[in-house]
Amino acid sequence: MRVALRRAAALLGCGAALVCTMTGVGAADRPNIVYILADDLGWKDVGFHGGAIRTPNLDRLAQNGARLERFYTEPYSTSARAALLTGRYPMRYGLQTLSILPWSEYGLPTGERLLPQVLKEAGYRTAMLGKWQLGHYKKDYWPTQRGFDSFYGSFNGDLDCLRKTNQAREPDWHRNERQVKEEGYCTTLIGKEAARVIEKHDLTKPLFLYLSFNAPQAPLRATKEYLDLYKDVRDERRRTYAAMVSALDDAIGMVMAALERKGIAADTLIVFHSDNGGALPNKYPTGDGDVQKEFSDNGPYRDGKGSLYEGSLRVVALASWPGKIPAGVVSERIHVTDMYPTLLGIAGIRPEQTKPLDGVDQWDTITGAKLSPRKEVLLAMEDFRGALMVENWKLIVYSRLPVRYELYNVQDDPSEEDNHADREPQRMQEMLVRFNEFAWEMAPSLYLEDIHKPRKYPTPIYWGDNPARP
Ligand SMILES: [Ca+2]
Repeated sequence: MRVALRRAAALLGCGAALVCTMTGVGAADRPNIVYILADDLGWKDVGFHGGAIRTPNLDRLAQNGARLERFYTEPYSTSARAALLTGRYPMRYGLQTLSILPWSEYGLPTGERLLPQVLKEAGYRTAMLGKWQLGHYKKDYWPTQRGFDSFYGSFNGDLDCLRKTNQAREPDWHRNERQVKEEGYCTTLIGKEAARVIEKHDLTKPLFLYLSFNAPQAPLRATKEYLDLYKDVRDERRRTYAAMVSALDDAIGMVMAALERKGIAADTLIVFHSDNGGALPNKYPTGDGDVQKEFSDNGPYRDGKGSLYEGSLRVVALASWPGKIPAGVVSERIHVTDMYPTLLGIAGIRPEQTKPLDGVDQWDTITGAKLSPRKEVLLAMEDFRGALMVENWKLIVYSRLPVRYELYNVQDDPSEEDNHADREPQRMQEMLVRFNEFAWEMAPSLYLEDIHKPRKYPTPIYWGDNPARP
């Protein structure tokens, strides 16, 4: 049926309309989409990957859905969100470097057409909850200006989940375009609000709910209720991190229960993944002569958030839609940019794009019907480093002098211990040619431009009532 509908749409053509939809697929027939991001979650920090942290709700989703075991994202929060919402590599529009900070004056360029804009034009109700981190300095960057009917959460990352303050120690909790003061733990607030959005949802429209949780990103903050679950964990940072993950899992449970109560669980696709791998900030003494390496656990994968190794880029991911996605493990290559065309595909929407997508429709991969059409993934392209994957080979380039190359076969060597760079001259040559083609397409980094800007005020400029803001 789906294939036939796609074919019908292909024959229709889109003309001048920004969005053309398939005949016979009314807005009410389109699935609801609940897209959930965790922030800096370690690959092994879920029950279904054998971790010690209790995540029964995620485990249930994983058991009933497809575990996407080769799902690649971006090294940082901003680039991951940008790639998801544009379907395009962040280096195309200047978001390839690090993440947007409270005092950043740039944002995701408004010329990029975002997933919620397209879904909204096709009749979806679009709600965003949680961490935005795609720009806040100008109102034009805010989620409510980028396709979301409503927004509830923080503009920035690194949120103190108890106080709901950002890295600049400013309050950062918003409802739509207003700053709000609320008591409560951010993860639980997001879960409750998501349940409310689902409960109040007008069933004549499909729903796109984008839940971008702040958990379990540092600073590590948890409530007593969740800390008490991990009394047996000696290390305080690991205990708090585990508590944050369980709070996240509970909030996801609230969402699942709300979908059931509303009677729309069968019509709803749930996607879950981490934005990037678990953070491994440093090695630190635990006080009893031991050295604790990290509070998150990326399992077999090397390194963590921010690096170009698998521990940073290959994340916990699943997709669940009972009756539509068979339960099982999908070991095929999927990149976060693929989700844009995939979601539009299942919603029966063929937008007219003014800019080419890097993502490809992976629905048949997720359902297990076909192998991934993805042979190549540009994992990162930054000013001083980059990574390109071609089939099972990953090339990493550090371009600061002296230039360094690494080449791994991530199929045979998922922990990236055996660097083949000196042993595969032919492959290196071919991959470097392709890598350089991408390098020529890179837009100037907005982060690097922004940090060199002379500022009127040396302190962070906030979006509140600061007269300096345009
Ligand atoms: Ca992150």
